[in-house]
Formats: sequence, structure tokens, C-alpha cells
Amino acid sequence: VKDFGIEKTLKNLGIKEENKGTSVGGKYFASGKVIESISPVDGKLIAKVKTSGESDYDKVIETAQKAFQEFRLIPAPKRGEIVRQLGLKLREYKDDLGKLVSYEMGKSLQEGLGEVQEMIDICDFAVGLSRQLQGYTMHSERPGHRMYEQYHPLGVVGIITAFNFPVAVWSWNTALAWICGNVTIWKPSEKTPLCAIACQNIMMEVLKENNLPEGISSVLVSDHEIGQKLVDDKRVALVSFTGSTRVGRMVSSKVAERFGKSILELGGNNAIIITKEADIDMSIIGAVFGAVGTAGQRCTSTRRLIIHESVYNEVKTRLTKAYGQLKIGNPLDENNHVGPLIDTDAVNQYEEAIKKCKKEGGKFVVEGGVLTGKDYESGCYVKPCVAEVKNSYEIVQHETFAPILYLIKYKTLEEAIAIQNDVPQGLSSAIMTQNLREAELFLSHAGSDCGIANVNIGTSGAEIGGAFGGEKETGGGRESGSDAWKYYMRRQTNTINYTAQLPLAQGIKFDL
Ligand code: UN1
Repeated sequence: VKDFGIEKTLKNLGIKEENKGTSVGGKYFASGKVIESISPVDGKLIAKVKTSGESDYDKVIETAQKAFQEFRLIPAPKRGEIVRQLGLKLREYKDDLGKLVSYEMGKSLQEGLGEVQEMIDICDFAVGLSRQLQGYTMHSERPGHRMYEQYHPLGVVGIITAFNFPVAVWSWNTALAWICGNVTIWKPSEKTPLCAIACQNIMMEVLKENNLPEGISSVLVSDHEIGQKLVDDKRVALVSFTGSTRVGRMVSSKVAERFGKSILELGGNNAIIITKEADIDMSIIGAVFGAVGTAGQRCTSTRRLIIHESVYNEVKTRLTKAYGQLKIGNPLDENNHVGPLIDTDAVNQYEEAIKKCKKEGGKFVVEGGVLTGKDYESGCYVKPCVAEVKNSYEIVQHETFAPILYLIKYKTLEEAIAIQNDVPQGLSSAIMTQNLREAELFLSHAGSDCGIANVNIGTSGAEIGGAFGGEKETGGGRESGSDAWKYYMRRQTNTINYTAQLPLAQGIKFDL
């Protein structure tokens, strides 16, 4: 493997041989076990992390609570200024952070840099938003009364993220949480701890330069037991969880039990409908990028293509040809299209899914398989594959985080929409068509049931300006743009009487 300057990148980001996984406001400590971050790119140890233990946890929460008392009093636009400075730092560190994302997680360098760009974009978005945390005013039914609503910070926000977007999902949450006046505690995936430590190091520079209280931003690199503590802890007002539907179901009920708030970003099973009036060139590019980008490990990855019978064979042939041209290998090498899966567990799940698919009757038009030999020593590289299936197969109903694409044939658009919706998940969806009627039906209330529905774009690569999230087993949460900020605040309705009388609402008389 060529040297892609990783040593220098690690140094620039403050990653040492052994790091401490608990961090509050520039103080690093940790009493838990040591974990190793192994790169799926070359199977090499990148660095070790001493994780957070039981005794660290309370300290972090208490420091965060204390910081909140102070931070909530800073005016929102001034909090926006802090986020603006984070955005500037991220621009400085973009190349290094993008490279670390690529090396620790395995996505292509382009996608690693793209992920950091999403962080920069959300910072910019949040800065503007910090002057627009607006509530309604309304007319009271009582004379001489004024009514309005305002939004207040929640307190401590817990952020639990997955390996596949090891830096961006933190920033979507923190940038909004901070301008809203909250403090944050981040529990990153154990598979990508160094990305989290690098982000924290960058944020610490900002906090230090502004002389802000420790505890505005904390990180807990730990096993799921500490994650569980965060979920169960009454002192954590909001838990934002990104991960599997299985774990999300548990998080959701645990947080609800204590009347906490949660944002859930769970599995997807995203489809592109390719109609008879689709631009086929565009559809092929959209489908291939959607299916093999990030090696099929985005929540928004394209899992299913629902293709009109009249163009089915053409799409199948051209897709097979396109897959034949894919270069699989080191994601830091910009000549490659597809990098490795995150680890060998993920490879096992990929193989298991292919087996299940075949057993249920799936016919592979592009065969899968695990790559071995030179440059594939990590054992995490797999071949993107394509199978003809029925939507009803159990494996097709299930999200496999790997580059496996399913082809399904349809006759009428109504049938295609029904197939698209007939899965437990509801994150992203797309239609490829040049026909207005088809596009509008797909977007209508009789159309896609997903949180994201696109026309002539693939299922992945959402911009931060729109609210991101999905329905059904995807969990219903929304992050990033539009009015997703409201999740991070509590709403208060205020009625003010500026007269010398006390008229009651609903015309009730109560004379003493
Ligand atoms: C995820 O996979 O968890 O829309 C998020 C996209 C990215 C975010 C994906 N902007 O593909």
C-alpha cells in the first residue's frame, strides 16, 4: 500500500498512538478498557483508544450540566458565532479530516472530503439560523392580551452516531444543538473512535480561543453499556440516535419511558423507480453511485431498482456493463470507485445476505464475492453485486449494509409505487422520469411514503438544507435543515394580560 500521508494527517489532527476516549472541554481522561482502531483499508492498527469507564460517565454529565447553566445565557447569535468559528476550523482541517474519515471508515477520499463539506455546510446553516429561532405570535380571544410562543434550550443533548458517517452526523446534531443553547455529549461508534477524537480536538481549539466553559462539547468513546447509560439518564434531555432499527427500537422505548425526547435515524430500504420515460444514461449513473457509493453503507444507499418492463432488459444490460467497469480498492487512491466494508463482520453479513437471496430464488446478474490477495489484505473488500428478485423476499425487506442491488420489474406506475412503499423502512426514494404526470404522482399523497422523495436524482447525497430523516421503521426523526432545529428546543406558549381585568378564556365567569 502506497503511503497516502496518513502519519502526517494523524499528527495534524492530534491523534496519538494511544488516546484517551473521554473528553470534556479539553481535558482528556478515561478509565475503561483499551480498544484498537483498525483500518479496513489495509487492516493495520491506526491507534489505540482507552475508552470511557463507569466513573468517567458521571463526571462528564455533571460538567455538561454545569456548562449548560452558563451556555444557555449566551445569546443565540453569539452561540452562532462559535459555530461559525468551528466552520472556519473545519475548512482548515478539511483535507486531514477527510483523509482520516477515508482511512478509518473506508469510504473514498472524495466521499470523506464530501462528508467534511457537509459539516462546513451545516455550520454555515446554523449560523444563519441562530438569528431565526422564531416562534409564532397569535391573537388572543381576550381583550388586552398578547400571545406568542418561544423556544428555549433543552439542556444536555446526547448524540449516538454510527460508523458510516463518522463525523458529519455529529456536526448535524451539534451545530443545531449549540445554536439552540444546548451542550452535547457524543458517543461515537466504537468502529471509528479516532474520527470523533479528531473532531473534538478541533472543537476544543474553538472553545479555548473563546474562553468558553468546558462541557459544551464532550466525547465518550465507550462500549454500548455507556451508550445505554446515556439513553436511560434523566439528565439527558434529548437523545439523537443514528443506527440500526433493532437498537433504535430499544433506544426509542427507553427514552420514552422516562419522557425524554429522541431523534431516530434508523435503517432505510431505498428504491429508485426507473420508468419507461426515464433518461436511461442518468438512471444508470444514479443507480450505480447510489448502490456502490460508500460501498453500500449509507442509510440512503440504493438497495432496490424498480424498473418498467419495457426498459428492464436495457437497464439490466447497461448496469451489468457499468458494474464491470468498477474499480475496487484502496479508497485513498482516487482511481478506485469502491472501497472496503467497515470490518469482517460486515463482510460476513454481506455473504450471508447473498446466500439468503439465492435461497429465496434470487438470480444474480452480477455475482458478488470477497476479494483476496494483494491490496485486499484487510479482508474487507467485496464485489458489488446485482440480483433479480421479488420485493417480497425476506432478504429484500431487510437492510443489508453492503453493495447488493436488487432488480424488480413492474408494469404500471401504481404498482411500482406500491412495491416501493411495501417495505418496513421509509427513508429515501427516487423516480427517474421525464414525464410530469409520473413525477407528480410519485410525489403526491398517493406516492412515495418516504421522508425523502427525489425526481431524477438518486436516493443518496441529500443536501443539509432539507430536513433529513424518514418514516416507519426509519424512526420518524429529522435532522439538519428546514425546521429540524425545533427538536433541540422546548416550546413555550406565553399569554400576557396588560389590562386591569382578569377575563377568563372560553367566556367562563368566576366572580368573587
Ligand atoms: C447516513 O447514511 O447516515 O444523503 C446519512 C446522504 C448523506 C447522508 C447520509 N448526505 O447520503
